Amino acid sequence: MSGPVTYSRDGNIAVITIDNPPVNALGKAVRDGIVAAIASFEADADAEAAVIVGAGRTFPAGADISEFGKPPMAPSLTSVCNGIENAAKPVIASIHGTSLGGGLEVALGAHWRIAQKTAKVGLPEVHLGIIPGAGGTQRTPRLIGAEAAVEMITTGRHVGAAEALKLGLVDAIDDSGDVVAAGIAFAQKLLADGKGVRRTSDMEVSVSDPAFFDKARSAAAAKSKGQMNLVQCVNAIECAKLPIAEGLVKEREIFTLCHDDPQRAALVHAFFSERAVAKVPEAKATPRPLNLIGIIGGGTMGAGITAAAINAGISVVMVEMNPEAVARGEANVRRNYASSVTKGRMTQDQLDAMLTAKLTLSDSYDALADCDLIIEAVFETMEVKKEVFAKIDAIAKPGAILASNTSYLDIDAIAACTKRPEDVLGLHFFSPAHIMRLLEIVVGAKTAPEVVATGFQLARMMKKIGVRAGVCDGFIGNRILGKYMTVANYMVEDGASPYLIDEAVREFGYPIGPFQMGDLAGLDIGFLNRRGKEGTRNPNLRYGAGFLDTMYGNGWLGQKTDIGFYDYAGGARSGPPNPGIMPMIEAARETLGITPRAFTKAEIIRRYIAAMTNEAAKVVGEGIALRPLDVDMASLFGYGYPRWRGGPMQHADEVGLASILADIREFEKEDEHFWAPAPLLVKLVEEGKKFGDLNNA
Ligand code: 3H9
Repeated sequence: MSGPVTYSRDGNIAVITIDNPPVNALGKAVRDGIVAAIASFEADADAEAAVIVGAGRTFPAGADISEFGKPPMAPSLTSVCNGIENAAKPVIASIHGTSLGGGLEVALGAHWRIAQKTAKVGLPEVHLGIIPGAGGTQRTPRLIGAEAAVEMITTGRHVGAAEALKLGLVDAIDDSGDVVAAGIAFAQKLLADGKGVRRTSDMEVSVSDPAFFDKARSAAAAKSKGQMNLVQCVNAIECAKLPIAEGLVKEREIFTLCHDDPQRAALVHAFFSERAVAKVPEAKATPRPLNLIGIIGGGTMGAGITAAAINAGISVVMVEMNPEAVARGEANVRRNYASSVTKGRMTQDQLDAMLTAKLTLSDSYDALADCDLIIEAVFETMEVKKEVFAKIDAIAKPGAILASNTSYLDIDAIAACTKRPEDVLGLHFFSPAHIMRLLEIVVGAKTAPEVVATGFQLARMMKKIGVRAGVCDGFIGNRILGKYMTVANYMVEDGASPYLIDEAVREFGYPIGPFQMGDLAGLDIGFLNRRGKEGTRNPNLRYGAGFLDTMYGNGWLGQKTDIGFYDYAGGARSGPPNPGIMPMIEAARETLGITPRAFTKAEIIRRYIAAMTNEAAKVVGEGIALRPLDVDMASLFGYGYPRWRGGPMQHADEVGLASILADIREFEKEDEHFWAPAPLLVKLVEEGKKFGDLNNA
C-alpha cells in the first residue's frame, strides 16, 4: 500500500501508520488511506486486532485545515471514523504528541485508546470557527459526560494524558516512547483478557442536571462576544442525547452552518497568518545569540520586558539612573509576579530564587558590556533616545544588538547616532509587556538580516507574535490606531456621544471602546503626543482634539486620576460616564460652530472601518507592513481586534473593498485631506482584487 497510510502486521496485530508530515493532518489522501487500511484489516484473517499510530512527531493533529472552504471531498472524516468503529475486530489508537480535533475523533472512533504520558488530546475546533465535525460532539460526551465534554469543547483546551485517563477519554498510559510497541502490547493484553470491540456509540450520555444544556448555552453566549460557534458547540453536544446516527446528522448540519459562516474563514485566516507572519525575507539569516539581555529603564515597560525575558529563560541586566530608581525598577519587576505568587503559581521563595539567578540590577551602563541585546525603554523623546544610544554604542560589545522600544520614533535617526546602524532595530513591546503577545520588529534602512532574524527569535522565545514593520510614525499598529482614534474624535465633535461610540465598537467585537482605551492608557499620553507634533502637523488636517485638550486641562486623565470619560471613583476599573463630559463637548461644538447631528451605531462603525482600512492600505502600499496579514496579526495581538473577524484586512475583504472605497469617497467630500483614498485600495478595486490576494503573492 503506498501513500500516507500504510498497513502492516506484527504477528496477529495489524499496524496502521499515518505518515503525513508535519502533523499528520487528515487530508483526503489520509482519509482514503485509513479507509483502505481498515478494509485490509477486516479482510486479513491473521489480524486479530489493529493499532493506529501516527508516524513522526504526533498522532494526527486534526483535519487538514487548508481544505476548509473548498468543495468537500469523499470520504468524509465522519465516515472514516464510523468505519473504524464499525470494524468487527478491535481497533486501538496509540496516541503520542498532540491528538487534536479530527485526530482525536479518529481515536474516539477506535475501540480503545492508549496514550504516551507526554501526549495531549483536545478538540480545538472552537478556535477555527467550527465544531468538532467527525463525531467529536457525539462520542466525547458519551465517554466523559456532557458537563466535561462541554467544558473541553467550548474551551478547546489541550488535555494532558493523565487528565484524559481520569476523564475516561483514554484507557491507559504508556511511558516507553514507542507507540507501536505500546499499542501492540495493549492489544495483546486485550485479547488475552478476552476483551474486544467496544463501541463508544453504544454508550449513553449522562447529564446530572436536566437544565444543564440551557445553562451551558447561556454561559457560552455570554462568553462568546459575537463568536457564534461557541453556542453551536453546546447545541451539537446536546444532540448526543439522540441515537448516534441521528446525532451525527445533526452534528454535520451544525458543522456546515459554522463552516459556511465568514467567521470560520476569518479564524482559519488567523490560524495560518499567525504562522505566516514569521515568514519574512530575513527568516533564513542565522540569529545571533540571546543569552543575556540588557534593559535600560525600570518603568512599566522596562519591567514588563524584563519579566518577559526572564519568563523566556533569558538572563537580564536592568539598568536605571540611580540606586533609588534601581529599587523602583526591581519593585516594578516584582509587581509583575505578584499575582503569580498570590494565586499559588509560584512561591515567594521560588520567585526570589528566579530573580537572584536571572536578574542583575545596576545603576551603571558599564554593566551592559557583555549583553547580546540591549533594549532601551526610556522616555519617549528623540533627544533622550539619541543620548542613550550614543552611550550604549560606546559600551556594548561588538555584535551586540541595540534596540529601541519606541512606539513612534524614527529608528533610522536613532541608528544614525551609533557607529553600527546595521545592529540597530526597533522592538516595540505593548504594555503590559510580559502579557501582550504583539512585538513589532521595526527594521531600519541599514538593519542587518541576522539582526531582524534575532528579533523574531526573541519573539519566539517569549511566545510572542513578531510582526515585521518598516520605519514610519507609529509603525503598523499605532499609525492605524491614530487614524481610527481621530475619526472617533471627529464623530464626537460632529454629534456622536463618546459613549455611543464605545458601545458600537464593543458590539463590533473589541473588548473596550476607543474612549475607554484612552482612559486606560491615560489621556496625557495623547496630549503630549499632540504637543510634540505641534510644529509638524499638516495644517490642512482638521484638529479634532480640542475637547481632549480641555479634559487634559481639567485633570481628567482617565483611570490614573480616577476620572476621564468615565468616573472611576475610589480607583474602580470601570464606572458610569463622567457627568461633566457631555456639557464640555457641547460647549466645544458651539465654539467650533458645529451643529451636532445624530449618528447611528452602524454609521459609526462604517466610518471607523473606513478609516482603519484606508490607513492600513497605505501601510501595506508603502511597504511598512509586508502583507495585509501582518496588519491583521498586529491588530489581533496588540489592539484587541476581534479574532473571529480575522483582522481589519480580512474583514475589509469580507465587507467588500469596493463598498469601503465608496464610503471613503463619500466621506472625502466632507474632508478631502483626512479621507484621501489609499492608492493601493483604489488599485485593488480597479483590478477586482482583494487584500487576501496579496498575502499569497
Ligand atoms: C478539525 O479537525 C475538524 C474536524 O473536527 C472535523 C472535520 C470534518 N491542517 O503550528 P505549527 C501546519 S479542525 C493543516 O507551526 P507546532 C501549520 O500551518 C483541526 N496544516 O507546529 C504549520 O505549517 P507551516 C483541529 C496544519 O509544533 C505546520 O503544520 N486541529 C494543521 O508549533 C506546523 O504547525 C487543530 O486545530 C492542520 N490541522 O504545533 C490543531 N496543523 O510549517 C491545529 C498544523 O507551513 N494545529 N498545520 O507554517 C496546532 O494546534 C499546532 O499545529 C500543533 C503543532 C499543536 C499541532
